[in-house]
Amino acid sequence: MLELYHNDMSVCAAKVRLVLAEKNLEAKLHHFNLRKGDQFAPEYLRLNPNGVVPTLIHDGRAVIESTLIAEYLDEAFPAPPLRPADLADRAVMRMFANIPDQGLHAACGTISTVVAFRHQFLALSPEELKRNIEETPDPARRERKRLGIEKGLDAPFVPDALRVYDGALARMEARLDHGKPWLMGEQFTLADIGLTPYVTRLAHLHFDGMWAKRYLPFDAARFPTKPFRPGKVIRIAHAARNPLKGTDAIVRAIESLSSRFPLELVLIRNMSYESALAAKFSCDIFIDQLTNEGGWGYGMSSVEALAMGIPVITNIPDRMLTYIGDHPFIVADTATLAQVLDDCLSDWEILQAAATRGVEWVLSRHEIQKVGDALYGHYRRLDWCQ
Ligand SMILES: N[C@@H](CCC(=O)N[C@@H](CS)C(=O)NCC(=O)O)C(=O)O
Repeated sequence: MLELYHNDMSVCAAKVRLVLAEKNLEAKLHHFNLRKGDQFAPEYLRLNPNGVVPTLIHDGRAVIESTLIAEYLDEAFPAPPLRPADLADRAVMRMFANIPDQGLHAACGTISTVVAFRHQFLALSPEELKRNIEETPDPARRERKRLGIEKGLDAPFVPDALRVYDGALARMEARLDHGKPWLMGEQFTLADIGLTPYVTRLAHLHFDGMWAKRYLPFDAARFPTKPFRPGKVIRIAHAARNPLKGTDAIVRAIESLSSRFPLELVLIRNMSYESALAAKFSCDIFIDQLTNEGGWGYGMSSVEALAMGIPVITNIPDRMLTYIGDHPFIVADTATLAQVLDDCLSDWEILQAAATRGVEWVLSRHEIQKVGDALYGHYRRLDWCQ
């Protein structure tokens, strides 16, 4: 007999419900009101001393921690298998399934609290609110909850939480580059189950812009800005890690212009992030990508260059141009780069203007507070907040 202590909105409980559904298992459900503090009742704390859901009871014995519950269920009820048979693949699967336990879950709790749960907490009586915070057993979690409810999006740990989420999305996206339907390829596994509720949560919070609308929260204050003032040699940077970016066409275009302009191509690859930033900062122009394999046209690397005051040449797909509207990019592709560069180098005002607009644009479009404001705009339109 299976029983599950859970909450309908809980991401970790959703993970367990997904496993139960995949295996066609029935469980007796005990729904907890987490704002009212059902999870802190002494009899429940004896089952789960962390004072959180989910807790699975199987034939009278408690299993806690959603990632472990998921593995437990897959071992106890093997059909259909939700882990790869190959042990090395299973280790990779566990690495993805563990992403929530290595920071994503805390980031999700932070963002959910400051954006949505906060309003539910604030609707409690002052005594109920105080009790809920004080009864939270883990001190770090208690402090996150307290500050999140008090300060909302201004809580100090919000930018880091967004960065953790952004990093997790990037890891999933890089993995799914294999073109197969699931993280482990053709098999649907506990990795997909473990991460799905966290992606769904972003959609529920209308943060799906983090992957669909490219809000790219960016901490501009961390990047120095310089005036556009090339030296005797004009240094052109390009991050050449991905061969699909059109590096060969960049090399050819620069060679074709080098008899008329003093140009140096600085290829950024195989170096630490700090060295890459220093190399980029030492350049006058940044070329992001000339081909477009279904991407957005620009990413964090372009945003960094723009924030530094460096004009950026890139290939923005038409559908993105429609979405991003006004932008500071100098648009080129493999066929037009030589001519575009020629025009820019013959008329420095083009580069000068792109550099100045770039800094302003990053601050107005990608700066972390602006991203928060844009999201709040969504909530206001939905009448979720004033
Ligand atoms: N690492 C735990 C995290 C459990 C957890 O944080 N549960 C949340 C709901 S997703 C909860 O019960 N929160 C109640 C509270 O913060 O007081 C797991 O994966 O089971």
